Amino acid sequence: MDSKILVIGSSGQIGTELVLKLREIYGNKNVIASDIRKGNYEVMESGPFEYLDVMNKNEVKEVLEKHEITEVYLMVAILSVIAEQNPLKAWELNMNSLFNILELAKNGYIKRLFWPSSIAVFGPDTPKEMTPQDTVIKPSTVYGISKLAGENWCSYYRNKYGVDVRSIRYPGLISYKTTPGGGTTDYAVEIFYEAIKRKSYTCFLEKDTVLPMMYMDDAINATIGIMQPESLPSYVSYNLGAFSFSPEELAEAIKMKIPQFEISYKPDARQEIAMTWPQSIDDSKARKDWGWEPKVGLEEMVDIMLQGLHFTI
Ligand code: VAH
Repeated sequence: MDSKILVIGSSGQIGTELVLKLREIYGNKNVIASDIRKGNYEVMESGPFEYLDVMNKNEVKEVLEKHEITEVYLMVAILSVIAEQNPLKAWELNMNSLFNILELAKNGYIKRLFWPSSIAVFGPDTPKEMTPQDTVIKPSTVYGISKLAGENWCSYYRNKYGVDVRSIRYPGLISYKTTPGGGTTDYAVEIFYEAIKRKSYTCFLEKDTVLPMMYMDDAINATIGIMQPESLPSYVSYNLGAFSFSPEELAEAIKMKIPQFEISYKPDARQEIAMTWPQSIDDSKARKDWGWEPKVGLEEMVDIMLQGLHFTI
């Protein structure tokens, strides 16, 4: 049976690029974008779109039946910064959206489901260097708590009801095609816009705050890769890494292209979130189990971002 795919949260940072890549692979009409707000021009023009509130389980069921959906990518979440400001709202959205979809999958409306986790599931007690797949995992942020709970519920539905749900612990994601929203790692995207526009940037993290990051194309390829039928996962959610850097190291890489670029530091509440996360990730299980391999490194990412944002030297 051909894949008919529904992306829920298709207007977000990951969802937007995921829809476009899936349409390239599976055909425009076989990938339905859906969100509570319309997507960008490309998403809206290249294939079907449904206004859909994932918190309304009956509405989701109607869309699944209308389009005879086989696979769902659930990309809806309140990220780390906004979650700290609205803990109960973040918990409700991040968890109840997942419960709605897991229940529909359990009742046979969805054959295979992708749900995004994050390296935010790790906390201050976790080894920070080359954080292993299996280790101390005690998140201290609202977002991390919701993602770890989500991983455990995915595991429960997989083991008890045979739901085929797959997941990845994303690092910070960087792209020029979509702007991020409400994340602690968003500085690594904002800095490029400011470097081009104003040749200067005030960073909300300390200069030596190393975090694991990845270029969006690699994250999209991994997301589609783990959803391939043959990528039978042994873990409910896989560590994924590509490269790590501090704001100071990223600024140095940008200065190689924009010598007059200046960075200053004004840490805020987001520093406390960043301090609880790993600095680098051991993703050897993903590489072994389903052939994960990042393609874009730090220097190449800087080039892609500056060119993508139409910076010409
Ligand atoms: C955030 N971009 O900053 C997300 C991500 C690992 C970070 O989960 O909240």
